[in-house]
Amino acid sequence: MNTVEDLSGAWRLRGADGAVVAATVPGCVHTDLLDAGRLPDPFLDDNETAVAWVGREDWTYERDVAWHGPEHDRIDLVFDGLDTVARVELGGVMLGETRNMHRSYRFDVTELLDGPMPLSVRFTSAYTEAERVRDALGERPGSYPEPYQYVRKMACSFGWDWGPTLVTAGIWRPVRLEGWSTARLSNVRPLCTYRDDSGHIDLTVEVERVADDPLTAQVLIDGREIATVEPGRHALKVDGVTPWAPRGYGEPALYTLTVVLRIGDEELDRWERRTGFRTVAIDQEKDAAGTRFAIEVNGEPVLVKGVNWIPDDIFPSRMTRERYALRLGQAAAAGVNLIRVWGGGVYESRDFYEICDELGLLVWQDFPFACACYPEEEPLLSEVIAEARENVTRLAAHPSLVTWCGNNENLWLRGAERWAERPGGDLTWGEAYYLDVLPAIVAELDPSRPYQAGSPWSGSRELEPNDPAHQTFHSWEVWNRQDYVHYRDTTPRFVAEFGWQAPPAWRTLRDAVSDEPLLPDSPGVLHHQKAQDGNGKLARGLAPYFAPPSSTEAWHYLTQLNQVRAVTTGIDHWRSHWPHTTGTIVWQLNDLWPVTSWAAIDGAGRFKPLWFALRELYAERRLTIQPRDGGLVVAVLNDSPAPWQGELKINARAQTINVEARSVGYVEISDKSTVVAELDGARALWFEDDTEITDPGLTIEATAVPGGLDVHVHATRLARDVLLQPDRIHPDAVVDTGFVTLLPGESTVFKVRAPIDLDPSSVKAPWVLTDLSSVQ
Ligand code: BMA
Repeated sequence: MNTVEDLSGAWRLRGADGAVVAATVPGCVHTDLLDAGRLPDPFLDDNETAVAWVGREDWTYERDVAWHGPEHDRIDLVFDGLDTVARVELGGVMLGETRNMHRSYRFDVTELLDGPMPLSVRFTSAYTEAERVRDALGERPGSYPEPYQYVRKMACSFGWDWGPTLVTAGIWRPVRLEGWSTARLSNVRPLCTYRDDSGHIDLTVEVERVADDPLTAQVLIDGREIATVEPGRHALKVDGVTPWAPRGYGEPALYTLTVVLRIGDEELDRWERRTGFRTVAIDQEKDAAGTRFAIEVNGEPVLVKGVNWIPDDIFPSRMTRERYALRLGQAAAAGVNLIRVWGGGVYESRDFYEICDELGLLVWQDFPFACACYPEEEPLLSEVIAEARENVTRLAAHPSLVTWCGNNENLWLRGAERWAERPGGDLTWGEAYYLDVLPAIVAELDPSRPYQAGSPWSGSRELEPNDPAHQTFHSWEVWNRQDYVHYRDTTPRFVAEFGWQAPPAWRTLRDAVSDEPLLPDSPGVLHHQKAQDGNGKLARGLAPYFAPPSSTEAWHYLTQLNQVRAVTTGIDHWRSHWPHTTGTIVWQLNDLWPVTSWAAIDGAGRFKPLWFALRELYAERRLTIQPRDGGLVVAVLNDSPAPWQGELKINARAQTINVEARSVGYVEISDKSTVVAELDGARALWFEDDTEITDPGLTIEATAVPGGLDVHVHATRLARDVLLQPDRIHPDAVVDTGFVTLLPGESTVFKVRAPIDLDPSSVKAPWVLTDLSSVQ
């Protein structure tokens, strides 16, 4: 049996000037310097600029290593991840050089490792490598000025329109010594599907060996042997399993798949994962309207209620299983059933996909390419091939992973941003990766999952990649240039990105920016707004609906409200067109530092009101009022497996309706004034005049309850968009509700919870509880 010696934990970090600080592996230079008190917090004010030098320097990680385990034929030094340009030396002997954060590395150190000896990993600045490759291959166009497309490293490390530029280096994933004898399992790639009432595994078992003895691999499901095979690729059938289903479609049934490598009776190596059996496809048939894009699991099309995922930490080595569980749990609790791992980030860790497997969250995985022309020459080509082969294999077992996607926006922006006409536009730009290299790898190693060339993509070189009539669509025109009602102008087949900005929670903003006074355009607030003309777009978005904000607090309230109204307009419209439009993936779930962005959960982990809105928008059953053919309809959105029957009340009238499972029903509305529609506790409101806002005559009563406060709010007259901001009471306080509109005479309760006792009078503090009339 093989033996592992973990090399995580205490290392030393040496700077170019020779100065040494204590280091922690996995980690990165920034986190080590922060721990050592050598860096100011890069999330505060404009400290990002003050720490920029770190990314330009070279750094060395060092420690002594020795093998303490039993004797073996081979001892390997294994890095699960090196960020990024590294030279690895053991006892002064160079083991190898690396230039790809998305790969793991294994070095045979059997002959070298003899008693304790120094191990060093010397990192060259990723800028140095990127600029060297850029100069050798020619500069290419892209959406951002930083040279991220010349090095295989998390692109958003170099800054994004929601992220700081913090270019890391370090041993970002675990490192260990592995001793083995005779042979080891080098790759196990199970492709698990479900058909004809059985599970099926297309199983590849690959070994590395030092002897020619005949080897067997025993395959077990939940401890029950299903086959014993030789290394190679085998088709296995598994009876008696329940298919894995996404949220809302059944249970995410998981089974333990074990592969035991043996020589005779002796166990040499063992591989084990939780897996599930399901069949996935994307219906991309042509129809009268264009080309469909429907993700199907076990033959059933899924209404995708998605969110885009960016790395949850700008220092991804800080991510823990707990943090993934928290964030993905928050997505699931908002009704989300699909997470798109966006191409400017990373292939996430095993924890991420395991949690998605357990929660029944579908995963759409972009290959890491985003918003730029990428050279197709060496040294990048071999790196792309190696990284793709490794990650397609590494993630194969996860039932949650349903589709591979070639890149984010590169096929589209090539035309839309006229890259071909810019300097370097005549050079290779990555098309061969997305249309040839990556699909060939997926076809060979993972034919169980559909591959898409990019997001957005229309399915053919002949069509405009972002044509709403064909396959996937990114809706950015509206946020960038229009009023959000223009979401209703298109009925795309699938909306893979769209979103609207708002600032983070007040406490998050205040903790990150020390400006006095704090203004929407004071220097610190602007430093934490990275989008091109972001504040201008926020202001132009408010103008048609609200009087200009009279204070920063009013701006903060109104921009959060407008984010909710914009995203609501989009999702309700598109959901009402199911099954023509088969889903939405909101840009974006999360943030990785305190910033004004499109996120629903801010960089400090606080919910923006958008998170609560998503929970309503992505509910299985929802009512919405939509303009149609010059009039209005109530759209009854039923994404549940049972018909939705009941008494639909529209203003004073009631009627019985029956909307089939997984479908949408429409009921015309005859009057065109304010409309209240209700069915089974679901409600939709339509205000003919959205600008007439009057004092609602609120009474507010807070009572202390175990764990916090219950805040009872009663409205004498119509109260629009009542919001309770718990972080204004206490930094760790949370609330259970976002914006609420109360009709005359209605009441509601906001449940505020906190780790300490709260004073009921704290709800009276300015801006804790706000309604629209108070800012108009
Ligand atoms: C798209 C995304 C991201 C970006 C977002 C907002 O381009 O793919 O690159 O952050 O829009 O601008």
